[in-house]
Amino acid sequence: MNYLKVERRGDVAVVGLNRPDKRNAISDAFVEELALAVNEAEQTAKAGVIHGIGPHFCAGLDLAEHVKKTPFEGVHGSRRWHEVFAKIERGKMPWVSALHGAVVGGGLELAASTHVRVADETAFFALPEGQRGIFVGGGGSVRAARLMGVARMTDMMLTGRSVDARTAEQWNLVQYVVKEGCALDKAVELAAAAAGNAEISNYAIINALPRIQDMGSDEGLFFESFIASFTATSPEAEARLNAFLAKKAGKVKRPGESG
Ligand code: 1HE
Repeated sequence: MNYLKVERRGDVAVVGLNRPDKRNAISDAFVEELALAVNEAEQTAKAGVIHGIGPHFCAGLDLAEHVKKTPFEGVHGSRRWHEVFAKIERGKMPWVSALHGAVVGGGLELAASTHVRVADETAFFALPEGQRGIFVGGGGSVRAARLMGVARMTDMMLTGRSVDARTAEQWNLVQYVVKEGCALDKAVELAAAAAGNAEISNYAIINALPRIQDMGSDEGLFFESFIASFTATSPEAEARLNAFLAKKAGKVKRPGESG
């Protein structure tokens, strides 16, 4: 791997974006490595974390490479980002992103394809596509717009507005804000918690929820019933439900409660 550093922490695959000299800018070869890393992680791990090595999470599209592309090559490039990011968003297992420094353009689109986003206090978020004369091409018009709302995204893209981690949390772009340097550990902790769930529940959560959001409420409720019954009648659910009834499984904890 030239652009990624992949490690394991227990059941969690930790994928580090590792092109710090170019601020982890994403080139075509970088996307292909990401596809390989996601595939490999799905074979061997139960959850994954994506983080940035160096001073920033990710500066987005590799502008030096992009500037040389024909229009049709640009379309294919964007479609490939869509495929790879969809593999993260609607694949086999949950992904958590650990964000620090610049989370910009395609970097924000990558983060938006993960299921849980953890930012440290240094993280800042921007969509400078308007300033660069381009448009989001990594799924941002769908995923980022749904997270923060289209009015906020329009503002960011038109005005070049950059927002800090706390604002990103208020805007639903991230779910956690932690102290500087703590995002990776928190992300691994959250991914490990998700890795302990029933595999089929995780699959349903990441695959059914976004699709149900795209349905009408009647279709969504109908679809939900089938997912609910399919998961609840699985052998894993039976074992877990019986463990709880036999007082061998943990109770739900209050916020902040340990043990
Ligand atoms: C890059 C890129 C890049 C840095 N493509 N080379 N993304 C952007 O518009 C963001 C552009 N980057 C920046 O605004 C800044 O680099 C950062 C705020 C992210 C970081 O600043 P800093 O001071 O830490 O680093 P730097 O000195 O600006 O950059 C270090 C090197 O990385 C430098 O190269 P060098 O050869 O002069 O050392 C930069 O040119 C290089 N670099 N960012 C290529 N993005 C599928 S569509 C998605 C659309 C988008 O993503 S649009 C957003 C593009």
